[in-house]
Amino acid sequence: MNKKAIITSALPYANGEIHLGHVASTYLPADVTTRFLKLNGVEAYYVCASDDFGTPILIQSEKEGKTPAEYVAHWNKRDYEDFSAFNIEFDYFYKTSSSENIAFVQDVFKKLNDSGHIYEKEIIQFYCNNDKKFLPDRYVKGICPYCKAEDQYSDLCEICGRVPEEITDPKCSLCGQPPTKEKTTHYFFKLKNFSESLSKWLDENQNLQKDVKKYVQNWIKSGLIDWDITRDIPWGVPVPLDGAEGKVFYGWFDNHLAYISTAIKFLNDKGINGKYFWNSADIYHFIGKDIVYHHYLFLPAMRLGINSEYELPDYIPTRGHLTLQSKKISKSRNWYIGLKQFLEYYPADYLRFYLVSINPYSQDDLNFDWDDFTTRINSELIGNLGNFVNRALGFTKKAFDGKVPEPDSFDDKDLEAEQKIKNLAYDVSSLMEQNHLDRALKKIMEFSSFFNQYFQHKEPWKKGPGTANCVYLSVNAARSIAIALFSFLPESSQKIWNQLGMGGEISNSSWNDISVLGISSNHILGDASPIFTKVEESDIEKHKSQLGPSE
Ligand code: B3M
Ligand code: ZN
Repeated sequence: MNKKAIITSALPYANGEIHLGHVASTYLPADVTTRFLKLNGVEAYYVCASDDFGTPILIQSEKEGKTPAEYVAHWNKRDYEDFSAFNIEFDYFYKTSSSENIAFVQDVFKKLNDSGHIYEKEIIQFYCNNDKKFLPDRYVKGICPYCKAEDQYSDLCEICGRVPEEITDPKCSLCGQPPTKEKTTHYFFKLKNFSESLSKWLDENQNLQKDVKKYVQNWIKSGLIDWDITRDIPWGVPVPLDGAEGKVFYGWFDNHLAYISTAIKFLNDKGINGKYFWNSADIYHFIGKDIVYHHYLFLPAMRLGINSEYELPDYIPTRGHLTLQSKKISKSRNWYIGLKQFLEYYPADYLRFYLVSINPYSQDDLNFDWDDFTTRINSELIGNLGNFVNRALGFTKKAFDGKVPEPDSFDDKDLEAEQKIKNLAYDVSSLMEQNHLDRALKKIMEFSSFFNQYFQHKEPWKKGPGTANCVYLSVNAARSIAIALFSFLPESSQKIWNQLGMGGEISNSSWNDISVLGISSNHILGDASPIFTKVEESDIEKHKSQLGPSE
């Protein structure tokens, strides 16, 4: 394991609240991974930023009568608060509109330009004579030329998913007037130049997901298209060239550069050489599958274009989309659950447990289902894990006044239980290192289930021989669970830690402590009480009825 790591997750647009779909595919897996790396002694930093530029943000700020800077400042703050409430623990949360990022983007552009990877081209753009502005992307609505869906933005048809070459019956999305066509000069990035080097990089990087690599390679084979990287709007990173006044970069040119500029700013401020650290660390970019094109092609091509002055990613864990009650999440149809709203109903750990459990390391979509949530929380998290911990600690309290008894010699069952503890650190970490967070969590649940059965089998309440061994091994197993669970359920594992009477922050533990029998006889436990409370079905019915109207 590399002893240094930088972890990022797709930068949230500063344009609306974080919902369950966002956290499932990127922020939660990234947070769990970072916590895991830190427990393993890796100097790991999780950095993120709000994605502040782009036409949708400019349009929305205009509608709300705010300056774009005010508008994004609001969402930057709100997103950070929501993430924090969910215990997504960024080491640093910044913004793409920071002065550091603007300077960095301009510098990268100049280097690409000097190396011959940029050219100018005159293009025809929609222009609104009424609003006196060029109309890129979301500024134009019309009919999709492919599927004939009405009221679609010119940069993406939300019905058929295609990017129209030219939208039919275009209208300015601000005033509704038909736009005219005007000439303008844009800058293009020669993505085509990188077909070979991208293909080589994909082949050589064994840590990238195989299924994703395969179709990215197919895109390369079928021919890459040079990329229009500028816009004629007043909100974005200004193009730093004479004659380019009034032009800014397209949001996807600057946003991923904020991974680097944010990490470097944070590290430099800490007194660490940021650039050196970046280039000697493992780099992880967690994303959802809708932005594969940007992260497997644009991003590496731009880094290659400046001679890999900043290391390319080692891992780009890519996960599928979350559906809600088996339907596509849609804000406009009120078919979504805001993160903030969810956390008013249930503790963060319930959602963390559920979302990790249903989320494989693949691009398959996953589904949030209220009934499934209820079952998994009540029967797995509470029925298995919560129950075991409470039984083991509660019994020790009652029968031994909270003082861990001296073990006798172990019988076969005890030896098996002891071996389970000794194997747990490795069993879980081998899955975590391969990004199989769901399977790693399942391993912990299996461990807990084993100990439930062990406890049941030993019948310590009969106070027969072997009772002391059972109690001793069970409280040690609860301690192992607490540490192993920390990356997934940080609050609950701290609670278990406190009830075990361990004292201090569980985050100061190290991973290998999981497989040590760290509680010796005569240790005094803290107070035991149930860690979790049941999810009530009547509440679930209420939550369901707040969605929609569907269809
Ligand atoms: N802001 C959000 C998205 O498309 C976009 C990600 C940027 S990552 C550099 O999911
Ligand atoms: Zn107009």
